[in-house]
Amino acid sequence: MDRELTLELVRVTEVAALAASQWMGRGRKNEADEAATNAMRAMFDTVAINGTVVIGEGEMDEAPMLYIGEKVGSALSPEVDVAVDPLEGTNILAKGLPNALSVVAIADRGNLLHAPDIYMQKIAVGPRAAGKIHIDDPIEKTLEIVAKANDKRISECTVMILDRPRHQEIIEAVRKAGARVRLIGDGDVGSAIYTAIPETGVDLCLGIGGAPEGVIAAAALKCLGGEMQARLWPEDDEDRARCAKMGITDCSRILYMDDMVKGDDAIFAATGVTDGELLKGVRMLGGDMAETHSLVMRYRNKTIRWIRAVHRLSYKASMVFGSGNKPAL
Ligand code: VTB
Repeated sequence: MDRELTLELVRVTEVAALAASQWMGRGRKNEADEAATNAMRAMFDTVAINGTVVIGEGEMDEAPMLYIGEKVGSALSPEVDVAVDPLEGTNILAKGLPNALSVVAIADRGNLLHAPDIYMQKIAVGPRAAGKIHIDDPIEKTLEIVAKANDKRISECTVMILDRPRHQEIIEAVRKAGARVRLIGDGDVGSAIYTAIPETGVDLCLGIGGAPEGVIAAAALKCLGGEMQARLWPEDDEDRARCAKMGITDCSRILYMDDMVKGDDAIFAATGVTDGELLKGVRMLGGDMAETHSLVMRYRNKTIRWIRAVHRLSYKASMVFGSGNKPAL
């Protein structure tokens, strides 16, 4: 993959974030998701890759755009795998709450996990605890390891967990072991990344979230030197059949970093949609201008770039607003 692709990928998440942000706080999550997806799809057409979506919005029959297997990009090479989440945090965006992102990851063909958009059990840590944890360790042991690695007491550690009834047991186990819990409504790509950014104060991310979000977070953590381990979490036979169709026969297998993001290269890009700890959200500056804040990283060169951009909305109107999918004002 060419170095230039790193910046090209930011253009993809920027335009999706601009599109999604038009729907902020309007209580219409589906419209927001559709706007982000359409915009991301349109911008992908201008990027010189021969991309295949390997994990993302769902299979062809359930996702009209950026479905698994869909081809994106404008060139015959390089052949790349693409993982997408045009709007990570549809509910939070619909309510205007913090931490909605637009995210994307690419790697050379065959290097990203090809799986349906089912649930995935995950554990994520930053660089200092990378290589030391195991997904099946008891929570007390994991916390001891992470606290030691991050040079903290367990009582100073913060564990981020999606606020879902299915997590009641792990929430209680974390509290019992003496660590602090931060529950989030949505957005476990962000929380996995926070573990690799000490200023966030987040040491560990645990729980069951979406598989596409897991693979995208694994790409980000690969660039940041952190670690994620995971396990697909099918809910029923239909989920298992969807996995089998994609060549996954043993869903209970532990997925290590190399199972999710193989090889010696990967690029990750994220743009903030609403304000968050990682990135500021889209700001309407007036006078037809909007500001975005993005993070883009490449595994091979290890550079982490924070990019602030100012966009002329009318110039990008056809991509940002699409045809018809525009808030009625
Ligand atoms: C998580 C979260 C996402 O999906 O992956 C979650 O990070 C898992 O699904 O932002 P449930 O909401 O069913 O628990 C999201 O909330 C949205 O895709």
